[in-house]
Amino acid sequence: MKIRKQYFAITALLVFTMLCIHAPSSGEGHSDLTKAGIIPQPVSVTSTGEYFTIKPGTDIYVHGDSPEIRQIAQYLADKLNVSTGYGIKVLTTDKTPGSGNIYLTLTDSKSNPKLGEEGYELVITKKLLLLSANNLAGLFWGIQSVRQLLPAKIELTTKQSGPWKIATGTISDYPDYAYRGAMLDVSRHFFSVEDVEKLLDYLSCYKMNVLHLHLSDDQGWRIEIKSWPELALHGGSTQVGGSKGGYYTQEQYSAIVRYAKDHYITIVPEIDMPGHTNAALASYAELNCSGKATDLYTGTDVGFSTLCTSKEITYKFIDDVIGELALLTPGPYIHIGGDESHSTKREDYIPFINKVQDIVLAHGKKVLGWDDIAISSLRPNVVAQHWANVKNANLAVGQGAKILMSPAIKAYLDMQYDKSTKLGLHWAAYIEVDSAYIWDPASLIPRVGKKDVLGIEAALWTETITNMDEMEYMVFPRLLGYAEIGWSPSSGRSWAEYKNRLGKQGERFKAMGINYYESDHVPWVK
Ligand code: NGO
Repeated sequence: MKIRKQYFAITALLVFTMLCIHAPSSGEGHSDLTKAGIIPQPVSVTSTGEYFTIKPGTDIYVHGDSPEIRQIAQYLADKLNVSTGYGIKVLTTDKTPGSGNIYLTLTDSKSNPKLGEEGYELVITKKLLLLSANNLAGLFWGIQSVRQLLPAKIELTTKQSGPWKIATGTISDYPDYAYRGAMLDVSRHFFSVEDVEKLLDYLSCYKMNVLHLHLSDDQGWRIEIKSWPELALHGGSTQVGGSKGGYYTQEQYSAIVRYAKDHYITIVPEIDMPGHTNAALASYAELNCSGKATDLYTGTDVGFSTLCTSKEITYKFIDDVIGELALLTPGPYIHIGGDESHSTKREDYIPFINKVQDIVLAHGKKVLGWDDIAISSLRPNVVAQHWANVKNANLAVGQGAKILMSPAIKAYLDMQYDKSTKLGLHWAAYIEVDSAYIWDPASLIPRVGKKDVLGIEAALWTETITNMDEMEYMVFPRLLGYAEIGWSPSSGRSWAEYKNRLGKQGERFKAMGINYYESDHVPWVK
C-alpha cells in the first residue's frame, strides 16, 4: 500500500514537472505553433507538434543571388547572431539545404497567388525552416514572424544561452489592407534621424508599411528646401515651448527614405497647407497677404495661419517645394494637409486645394490630404485621410476617393489612455488599449465600406511629446492593435483573445528596451 502511494506521488510529480516544461508561460519554446501568439495574427496557422532548433552550425540559405534577397537574409542573420552568438552565415544555393538550416526563397506568384505582394509562407519542420514569398516584402514580413516565434530573449543585445526552438507547422499569411501606417509629427517637436529610424524599426516588427512624416506646421518647418532656404533655417529653428528646433537636410531625409525602404516601408511626406503654415509665413514675408513676415510660433493653438491664396508667388512657392520633395520621394504619395484652415475663406480654400492637387499630379505623385479636402473637387486617385469629420469622409467617397482611416477617437496616438496619463491630449477621447483595438475601419463610418478603405494610419501628434521615451509610451502597446487591424482578417477578432497575445509581448518590449504603457487591461506576462 505504502509503495503504491509512493509510486503515485512520484508519478504525479513527474507529470507535473513535464507539464511545466511543456507549458511555458510566455510562448517560449511552445511546441504548438497555433499558440505562438504572433501579432498581427497570421491568416492561417497549423501545427505539427515538433520543434525546429537554431543551433551552432545553422546557416541561412537563399535561392538565387540577388543582392536584395541576400540583404534580407543578412538582416535576419544579424538579428540572430547578436543574441545566439552562433555566427550564422548567409549562403547561396539552388537546391534545398541540409538539415538544421533556414531557407529563404522567392516563388512564382502564380503558384500561390493569394499571398499577393506582401504575403509569405513559413513551412517549419524538424529539419528546415522554409520561408517563401512572391516578393521581397513578403520575405521581410515573414522574418518578423520568425522573430516572434523565438523566445523574447532573441531581442536582447547581448549573447544569451539557448535553446532556440521554433514550433513546427505551417503559416500562410498576407495582409488585409495595402496601407498600414503610422504618422509622426516632427513639427511640433523635432525628432532626429536616429529617432525616426528607431520608429521605423518598431513599425517593421509589426509589418506596418508606411510612415507619414508631418514635416511642416505652425511651429516648425523640418525639411531643407534648396530654393527657399529660410524655411528650414528660420522656420525650423524653434519648436513648441520655445526650445531649439531642427530640420532634416535633403541628404538626411534621403537617408530616412533609404532606411525605410530597407525595411519595406514607404515614407509619405506632408507639407500642411493652406493653414498650419506659420513657420513658412515667418520665413518669407511675400507669402503673407499683408506682405509682412509673422513671428515664429511656439504655442499649441491651431487654425490661425493661412498662406495668401490670391498671390501668384504662393503657387510658385508650392510648386518649388513639391518639386523638390517629389524628387526625394520614391513612394507614390505627397500629403498636402488641408486640415483646420479656419483662417482661409471657404471660397478661397476650394480653388486653392484644387490647384495644389494639380501641382502634385504635375510632379508625378498622388495626392493624400486630411478629410477636409473633400469639399474641393477631388482629382482621380486622391486619398482622403479621415480624422474627425464623417461628412467629409462621405463627401470624399461620393467623389470616388479612397479613405485612409485615422479616426481621432480611435487611432490618435497622442490621445491619453485615461485620466491619469500625464502626456498627450484628450480632445477626441481617452483611448485605452482595448478601445484602440475594438473597431473596424470598414464599418466605423456609415456608407464607408471595405472597398472604400485604403488602410489605416495611427497618428502621433507631438504637442506634448518631446523625446523618444515619451514617444514609446504613447505608441506602445497601442501600435500593435493598429497593426493587427491593418493586417489580419477582421472575422473572429476579439479583445478577449488578443489581450493574451498582447500580454506576452511585454517581455519582448522589455528585451527591446521599449518604454511602454503597462495598461492594467492587459494580462502582462512577466
Ligand atoms: C488635429 C489637428 C492637429 C493636432 C491634432 C492633435 C488634425 C488632422 N489636425 O488633427 O494639428 O496636432 O489634432 O490631436
